[in-house]
Amino acid sequence: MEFTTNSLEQHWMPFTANRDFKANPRIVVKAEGMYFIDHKGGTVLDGSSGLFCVPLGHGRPEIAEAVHEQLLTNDYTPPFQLGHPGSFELASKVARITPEPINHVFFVNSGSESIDTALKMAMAYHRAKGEGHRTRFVSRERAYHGVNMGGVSLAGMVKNRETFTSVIPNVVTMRHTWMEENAFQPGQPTRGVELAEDLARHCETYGGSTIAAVFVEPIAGSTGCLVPPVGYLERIREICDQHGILLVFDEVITGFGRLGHAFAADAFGVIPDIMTMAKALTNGAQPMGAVAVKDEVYDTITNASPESAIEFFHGYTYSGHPAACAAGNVAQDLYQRDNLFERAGKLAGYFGEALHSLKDLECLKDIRSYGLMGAIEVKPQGAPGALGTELQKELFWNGLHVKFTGDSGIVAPPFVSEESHIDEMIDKLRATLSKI
Ligand code: PXG
Ligand code: PLP
Repeated sequence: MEFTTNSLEQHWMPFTANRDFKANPRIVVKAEGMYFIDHKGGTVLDGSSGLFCVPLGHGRPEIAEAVHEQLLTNDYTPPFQLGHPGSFELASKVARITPEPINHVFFVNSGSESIDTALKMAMAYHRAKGEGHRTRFVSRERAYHGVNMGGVSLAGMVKNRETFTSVIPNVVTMRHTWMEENAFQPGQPTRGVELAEDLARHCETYGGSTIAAVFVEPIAGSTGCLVPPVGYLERIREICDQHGILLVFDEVITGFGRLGHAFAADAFGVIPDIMTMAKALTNGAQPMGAVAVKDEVYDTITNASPESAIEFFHGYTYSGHPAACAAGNVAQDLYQRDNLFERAGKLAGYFGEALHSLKDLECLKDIRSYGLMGAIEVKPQGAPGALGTELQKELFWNGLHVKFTGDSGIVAPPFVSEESHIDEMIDKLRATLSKI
């Protein structure tokens, strides 16, 4: 085997067709503002905020400088039984924008870790209440809850779980919310609220008192922006309350302004008990996620142990890493200083209309959108996802980055986008899609 710094072979790339990629690589050598520069010198507009995690645009000097300064001042503090100022500051900033009474924040390093942490919090909460018999979890078809074993157990996307069958037991799924009748409808679909009754049926079948928590993405992101039908999340909340079940919103994509509000919980007016979050927390500049919980969840778990004892046997070596906190503190300040959640909300109308202007294209099966997030789904050709994969490559060489999962391209512009950037995205999408 050849070992040079230019060899692509040694790096086993994540969620990538390794052999195909290495035969014809797409290497980003610079990222600035709204654009990537590739290794051939091409300029590529970022239509998906990286992987939905860069709302402020790329290469923000304020963040880079804060991380640099932090690493020189205090590069690492063990997070167990020791603290550093940055994590307390960031937890306060996050708790200030989560809905009441969600006021306690646990730091992790990714969305996947936030899911496994939330699962363990739900178990710890019920055990502390003397309800350790609640061992069942509910998730949904087409759900993406990360790739750790807890998240894979909740997964509703077949490719992410069919190889890994030894997942945690006792997970039942509700139906997904995509309906043919709602195709090409912008915003919340008017039909489909009855799909929430799947949860009521699980409570009837298994006993509501055996269910610990329900995990839902308020908008199912990775599977292609499935917006909840009007009344759906409200009904899920109601059923959870009837049965003492914790409601977990996976806000890894929807968190920090993507829907024009701080969180989807605000956008849809439904407050969960636990929220997971990750993307956009640090503007993608450092790996970081978080789990925010209601006071009652924190108090119940914490007060179940003696004063001097560790209350929750969980944490990561890099939980609340100083450099990640430094990036997060600046990113959160910039969101507030520049009113960027509001800007995302204002741009959403223009964005939605622009995306839906593509609906005449023969190759499309559906267009969905809410806030500054949308999906264009193409009719499959050959194996499911084959066309989507080809399109993502094609679009890249035509100067647009849009993340495809299966046959859905997920468009999620940075909040700092101008209308002209949205136009450029739509023009490039039309040019490439009309060739199919
Ligand atoms: N929950 C949700 C709702 C997500 O979207 C995760 C958890 C896991 O986060 P980490 O940081 O562990 O990746 C995600 C991540 C895609 C795609 O193709 C989506 C994600 C990640 C990679 C690809 O849409 N979402
Ligand atoms: N494996 C071993 C042998 C470890 O010692 C640790 C942490 O101390 C881990 C895994 C978990 O690593 P992390 O805390 O970074 O998740």
